[in-house]
Amino acid sequence: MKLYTYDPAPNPRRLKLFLKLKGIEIETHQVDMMTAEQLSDDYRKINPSCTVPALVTDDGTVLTEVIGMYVYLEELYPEHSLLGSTALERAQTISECHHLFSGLMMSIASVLRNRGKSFINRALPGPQDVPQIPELVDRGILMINHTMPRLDAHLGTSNWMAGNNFTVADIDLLVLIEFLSWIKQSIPDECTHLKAWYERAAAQVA
Ligand SMILES: N[C@@H](CCC(=O)N[C@@H](CS)C(=O)NCC(=O)O)C(=O)O
Repeated sequence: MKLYTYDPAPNPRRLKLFLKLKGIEIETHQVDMMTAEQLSDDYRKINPSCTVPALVTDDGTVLTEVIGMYVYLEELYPEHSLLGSTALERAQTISECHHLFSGLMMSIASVLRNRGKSFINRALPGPQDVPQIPELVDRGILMINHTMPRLDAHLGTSNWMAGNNFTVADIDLLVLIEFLSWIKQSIPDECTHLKAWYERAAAQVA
């Protein structure tokens, strides 16, 4: 197996924390996003979507979605389960990850990528150039503001995002809370349950 990744970026960080907690070591190549290596001809041959991380399995299959890598690696390395231990827990964990990705991750990325010069014509990741739409910045902030109280209420009734144990849904939310700082946002003061969860979750990955 070989992992192509770029440690500082949020989606690679999701996988990095998973590998760390599972104690899995994989041969790794850092794709330097600072020099746009993800768009290079060599990397396109590995992942035509030009995103990181990408995991090349021993039979040459390329996985490009972190959620798929979680499932694959959990199957190969079942010890220290991070996806839940029953069918229902696994379903809840994957559902929360999907919710976080399609809601919070997309909203934060939308704010980041639709403002500022660094992402001119790069409003979406991928091989194609996509122009910025400044209106999406305000919509992204609005969606983040809707999501925080919902997460706070959820974590007021449960220690962890899915089921009774720390899972990849907690990893994903932890990374997203860190990602918020990229757009100069943080957990609102009134979200006390979310803040308490953050302390618990950060201690798990320390
Ligand atoms: N669906 C992918 C998303 C991967 C993704 O968007 N990665 C970002 C880094 S966090 C990327 O490769 N961006 C490339 C770019 O901005 O050109 C996953 O689950 O990993």
